[in-house]
Amino acid sequence: PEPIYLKDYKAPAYLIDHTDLRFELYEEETLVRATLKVRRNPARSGKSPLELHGHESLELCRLSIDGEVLSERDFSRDDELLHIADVPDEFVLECLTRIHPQLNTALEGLYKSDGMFCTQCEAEGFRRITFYPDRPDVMSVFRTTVEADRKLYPVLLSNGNPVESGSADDGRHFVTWDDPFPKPAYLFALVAGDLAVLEDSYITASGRKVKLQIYGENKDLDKLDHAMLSLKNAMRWDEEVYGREYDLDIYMIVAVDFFNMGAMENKGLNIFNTSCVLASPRTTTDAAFQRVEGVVAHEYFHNWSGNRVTCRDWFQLSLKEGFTVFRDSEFSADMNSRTVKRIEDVSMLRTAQFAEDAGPMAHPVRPESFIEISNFYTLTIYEKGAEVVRMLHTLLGAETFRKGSDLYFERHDGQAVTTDDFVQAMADASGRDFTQFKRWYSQAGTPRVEVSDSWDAAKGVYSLTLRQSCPATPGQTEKLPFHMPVAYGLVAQNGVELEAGVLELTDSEQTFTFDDLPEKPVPSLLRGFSAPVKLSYPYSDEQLLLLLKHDGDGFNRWDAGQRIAVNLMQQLIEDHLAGKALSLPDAMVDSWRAVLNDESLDPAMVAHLLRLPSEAYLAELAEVIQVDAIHAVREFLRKALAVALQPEWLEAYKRCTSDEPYSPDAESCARRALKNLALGYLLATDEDALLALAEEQFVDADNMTDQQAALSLVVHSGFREAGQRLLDDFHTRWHHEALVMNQWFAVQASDPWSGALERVKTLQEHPLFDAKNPNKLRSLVAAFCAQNPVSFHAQDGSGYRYLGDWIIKLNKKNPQIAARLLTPLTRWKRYPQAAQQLMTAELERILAQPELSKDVYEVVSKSLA
Ligand code: DPP
Ligand code: ZN
Repeated sequence: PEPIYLKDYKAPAYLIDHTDLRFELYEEETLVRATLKVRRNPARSGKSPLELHGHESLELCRLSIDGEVLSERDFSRDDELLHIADVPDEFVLECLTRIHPQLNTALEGLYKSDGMFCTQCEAEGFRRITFYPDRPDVMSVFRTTVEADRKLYPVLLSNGNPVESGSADDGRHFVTWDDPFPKPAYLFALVAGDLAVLEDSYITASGRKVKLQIYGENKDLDKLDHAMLSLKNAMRWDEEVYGREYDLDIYMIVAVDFFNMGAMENKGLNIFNTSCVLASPRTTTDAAFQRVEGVVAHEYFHNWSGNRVTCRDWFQLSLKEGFTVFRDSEFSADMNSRTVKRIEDVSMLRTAQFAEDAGPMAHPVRPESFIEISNFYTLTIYEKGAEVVRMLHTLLGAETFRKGSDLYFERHDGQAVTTDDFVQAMADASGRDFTQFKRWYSQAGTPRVEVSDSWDAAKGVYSLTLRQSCPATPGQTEKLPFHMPVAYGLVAQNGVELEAGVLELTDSEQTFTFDDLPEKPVPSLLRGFSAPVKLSYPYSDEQLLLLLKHDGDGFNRWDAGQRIAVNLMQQLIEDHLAGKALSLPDAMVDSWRAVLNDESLDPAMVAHLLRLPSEAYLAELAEVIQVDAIHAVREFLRKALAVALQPEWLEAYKRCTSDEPYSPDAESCARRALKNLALGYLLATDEDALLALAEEQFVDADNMTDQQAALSLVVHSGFREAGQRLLDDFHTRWHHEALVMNQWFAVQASDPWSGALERVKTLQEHPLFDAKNPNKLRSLVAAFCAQNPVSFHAQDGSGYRYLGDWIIKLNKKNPQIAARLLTPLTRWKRYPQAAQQLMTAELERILAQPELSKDVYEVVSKSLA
């Protein structure tokens, strides 16, 4: 397979003004009749052949131009393209295609999920439905008729507004949908099934009434309220914060169980993975509640940042994704705790995105090339892309940023544009020059910023010197300096803030001075994580403790605690590898005790402050990743802190236990977070009495957060028999709830105790495991390979082999998921020699397979390059 390059972009030769689709859905096959009004693109000179994308699985039955049927000589098919050499300047193309959604296991295009028909067209799924210019810069008005058996598929949905419905022969019926907003084919959607619906309505700022519908299986009807509330909150927020109103008369969400991604923003008809829309206190954890809120908002926000203004080509994917993630994270920050949301986002970025940026698949926020676009729905495009937009927001301030977004939406409504256009709107609205800033879009890798300081006591002048650099990434050896905002504060010894602001670093080295200071301050740097970089400053423990106590920026308070813990753990890892005994410093115990006893702190903040840096984060920071040592050290510290502070943990546990009925509000979530953190430490003491406490919580819980926390803590603890008992009990209670059972699989797959691989292999035979369902693969296979490092990296290579077998099995059946599961193997360069050999051997074995999908080929070949 050959890569496609951004530099080769050409405007489309033909435009489609109108797309009329008629679907006849049957049990064995589906017929698709497409009528396209085609016109030569005036922006392109010269005559070109018409090229339509069409997957090899499409069966072309008939093709005509202006009513004249084409013969085999008039067109040709190769690879993914249908060429028609000779076409008029303007014409109507009719095409009849036969497809087989029932056999579609890739879950791209039209497929069946649990008896219902549904679609996933982003990025290039529409070419599995009919022949079409399947590229985002071809925007067309769509009219869609869906016809199916009335009994089996009473609900027939597509984009836009319903305009006609009626009966057809043989107990069949149809509905016609009209979408007046021009859109690319990737936003097309169709659903047909026997679905229940939750209805509500929303009055927009200008007074229009919009019907809101969330569809799901009948048994899940009681799990749709939270998504509905989140949707209405998101609609209001987008009006208030961005001045954006919804534009159709109806907004629909459909929950499906078989879905490759989280959710999809199809115009007026979002399709969601059940895991991102269903929520009820009994079955759903607090974290999942928040995920539902965030994803519902994300897809809703795409209606403007993605649909009304879309991407010119797939290299611009972050245009819509980075901006929309920034929008949804600000929404969640406004709905919940801003600091906690920031801590969660940054933790993910620093572990997973930084690791991606340091690996063989590293790519800029706007990639230069790809083989398979599905491989670029990455943390870099989404999360780093959102950080880039956040930096613009920081540099401009909220008000000017809003002027920029207004200009962007106004200037480009109805267009397919580029990240350059986005930045240009921000530049034009503010009068600033963002030429250098745009390097964030073109240069891959995580920049380093090294800070040093000096103090002139006689003059009261403090200065900070910042040096930036960026490591080489595949295809990019030389990097130029970035333009980055570095938010800072200067803190006095008594905790008072002397000064705060934002430094703009543009050179590779720059010095900033601060006058008239009464004493040498402690610098609080990169507040709120104002740029996605690795910043270092030679902090002493005393300085970090001061920031932990007094920093005016909540994020940096937390980060000071993280830095203390990381420094200690890195030292302990060295000690462990050198065979030395490990010990817990008293200072750490004292500072943790102070945090734990400080009732003025938000319990959510306490829970974050007292959670040790994850094994994944320590791995990302390591030169050479010593999996077992990292695990051993973290477990040692957890136990030591558990024992040293046992009375305090118990006190915190009791303080945070409440008799109130469950509520998913931020304050209650915070209490549960701290309570369950405390429970984890209590269990780590290995005392039987404390096991009883956990079992009691498991049995008495009126909500999934508490029950699942107790389950996973006991299962992962040394109480092996009790763990099995709770697993069996949990199974009895929840075997009928698919999403809850995903947790049951994941808890076992991520259990670090020996024998995990055998347990996972046994679970694969469980009747509820289904290798065709991506959620199941994620909860078992991905959980084992990505969240159980000790077992996955077993020295005999059995974990690698296990993953390799799965990749080979899934390569053809579901290439997107196969490529995604591969991630842990791609990181082989970071591990010790022996592991490297086993991991690359596994990659070689996959590469040698016949008929590798583009998805898998790209990831494996780049990993071995
Ligand atoms: N465009 C989709 C989303 O991120 C892809 N899953 O919302
Ligand atoms: Zn998105």
